[in-house]
Amino acid sequence: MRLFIAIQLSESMRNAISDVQYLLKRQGVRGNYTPRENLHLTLVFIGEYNDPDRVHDIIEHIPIEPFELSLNGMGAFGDLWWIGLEPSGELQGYVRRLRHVMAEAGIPFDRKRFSPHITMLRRASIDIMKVGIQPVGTAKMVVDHASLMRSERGRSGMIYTEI
Ligand code: 2AM
Repeated sequence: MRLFIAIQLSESMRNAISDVQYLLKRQGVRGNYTPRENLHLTLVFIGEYNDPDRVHDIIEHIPIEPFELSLNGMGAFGDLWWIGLEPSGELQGYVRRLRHVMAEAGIPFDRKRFSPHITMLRRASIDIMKVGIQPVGTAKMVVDHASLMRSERGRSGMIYTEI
């Protein structure tokens, strides 16, 4: 199964991101908008791995001192558009600990540098510079746990399920 570890977003964050998506749609930006229920912040991408219990054990054994996350601006990696987050030492520290223990346990994962972002649109029809940066606001949430997610291709897009 295809797995990743993510933070599930609060309703107020989902609302704020849906508002930005609405503004973009109204300005004629087409593409594959992330449905509200799929919005998340990936911490570690594992990919194909068939022992979710081992990953669960690791998540449960790394304590999180609850910390705050705030939305902060938007940007793009090519035609993938994202909402950014206020830099957080606590978030970076947690992901570092998580990855360290996963590596020690020999669980495979994508080692690319962690660059926190929430994907809101894929395959955008135009260059981001043409519409400019939309107001994103500063919706906040307190993070007190991470979720192990399974990703499957559904008939009308990806289905992410917390397992
Ligand atoms: P993305 O939104 O920037 O594509 C499920 O695919 C989640 O894992 C997405 O949030 C995706 O990030 C993230 N992810 C990170 N590394 C990935 C990789 N190598 N392949 C697919 N998804 C990856």
